[in-house]
Amino acid sequence: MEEKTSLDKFNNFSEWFRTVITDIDLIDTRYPIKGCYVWRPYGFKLRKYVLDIIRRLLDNTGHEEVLFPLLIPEDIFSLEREHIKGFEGEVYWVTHGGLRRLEKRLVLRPTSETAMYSMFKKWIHSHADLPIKVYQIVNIFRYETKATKPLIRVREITTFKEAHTVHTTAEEAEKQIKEAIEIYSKFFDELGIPYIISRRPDFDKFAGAVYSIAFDTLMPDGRTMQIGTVHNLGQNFAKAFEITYEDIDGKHQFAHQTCYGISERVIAAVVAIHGDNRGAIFLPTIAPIQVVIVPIIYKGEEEKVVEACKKVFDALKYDGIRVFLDERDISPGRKFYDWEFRGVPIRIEIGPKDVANNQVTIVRRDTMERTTCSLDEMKDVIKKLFTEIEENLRKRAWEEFRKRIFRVNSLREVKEIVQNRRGIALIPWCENDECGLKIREEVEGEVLGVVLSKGIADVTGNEVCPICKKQTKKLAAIAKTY
Ligand code: PR8
Repeated sequence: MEEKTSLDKFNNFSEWFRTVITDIDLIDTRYPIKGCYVWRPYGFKLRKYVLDIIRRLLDNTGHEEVLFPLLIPEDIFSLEREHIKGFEGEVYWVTHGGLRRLEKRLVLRPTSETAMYSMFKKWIHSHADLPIKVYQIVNIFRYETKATKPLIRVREITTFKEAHTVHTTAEEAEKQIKEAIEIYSKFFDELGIPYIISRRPDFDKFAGAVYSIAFDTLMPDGRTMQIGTVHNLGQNFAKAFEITYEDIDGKHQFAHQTCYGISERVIAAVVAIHGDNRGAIFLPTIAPIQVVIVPIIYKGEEEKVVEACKKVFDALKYDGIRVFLDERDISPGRKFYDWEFRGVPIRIEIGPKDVANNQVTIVRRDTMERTTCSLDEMKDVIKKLFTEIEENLRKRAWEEFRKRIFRVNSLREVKEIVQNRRGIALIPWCENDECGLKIREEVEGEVLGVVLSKGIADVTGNEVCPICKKQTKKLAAIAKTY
């Protein structure tokens, strides 16, 4: 592997990101269709461990996994007016089966509301059939017209986790929105991804939703990235799809629905946020390889060292640790460099001196600190280090994030922050669409929406919207976005 001396995450993020995700073999960007990428084995493992976390969180809160078809008939896809309006410019159409033109065109799902809800109608009869809480992790297709970017804006989203719920009352649906926010908060907390939660302005909500709540993180170049969304669909789809249930009095009522989703952007975020100029840094929980063992070989002592390495390998593997023994015929320095670049959280070095002393040398990737410990202590030391690395990465990421959030009052300051200071500006806002659009125009940044996160900034209630001068208790988050 070539030396990557020029990696500069903060000053040239785009190059850093492209180099890291391709050269550590997460994905291959050379597939000959724009916006479609290949997951390579190292990346696929990372993806799997990330998905294990969200699966656990959903399964533990009563969600059940399902799998719906990729194809949706045109008439069903068009049932909800706002939804089709929002998505028609973004769908891939299937028009032929072999040589025959299809009578009914089909779309490749850009999301599965319409596919699922046409079936929910058949599943739901009485209040006893509710709630329904299901999710699937699938690929979807969106013909994105903005520039595509691996993992961040793709046309085949390969890792779309979409959850869909159905409830009897609006209150139940509201409760579900809160649960979804809690689940995503836990998910991003486990991954050490900092986020701000906001309610999207109406002009930016999901097509067909009553309102949308989003999680945004901040990338090293100062642009925010939407990493998850939670939508309250009200009865919009229930009316379009005739999803009704018989209540206790025997009356037919329309159901209330929510949906929430994440994608491979989450993986883009963990790579971008925790990495440094040496390359990726993976949290032990999701690292494809958690511990790498590098033998330090001197002539004449090869056998002893290799034997000790194998013993350590077996012991760690036995404990369920994802461990790799690097026996390649290249210098240890080269191996160090390589595994640091690939983000392996812990390296174990074993040389003749270590063998003689019954010890190993351990280097942690996040701080590059070295320690030695006896073979007896090794497993405990590694487990403790896993926790410490995780806590350190999370703390570091949140500190960096908080430093780049600025509470201001004037649009001039907002503009300065989003244009030159790579940050998120918080400014009072009356929550009116018209004022939001004016703010957006004046500062040349996006209005993410009204901040819902607690503890990000205080409001007194005496704030005024910079456009209409009305008093407000709300703050808008504004940033350049992906
Ligand atoms: C829904 N329906 O669809 P959403 N590339 C990568 N990630 C993307 C892309 C893209 N082109 N587009 C969106 N995402 C609802 C909720 C079922 C589930 C990611 O919602 O359109 C973004 O992180 O907001 C987005 O927040 C998430 O998918 C869900 O997409």
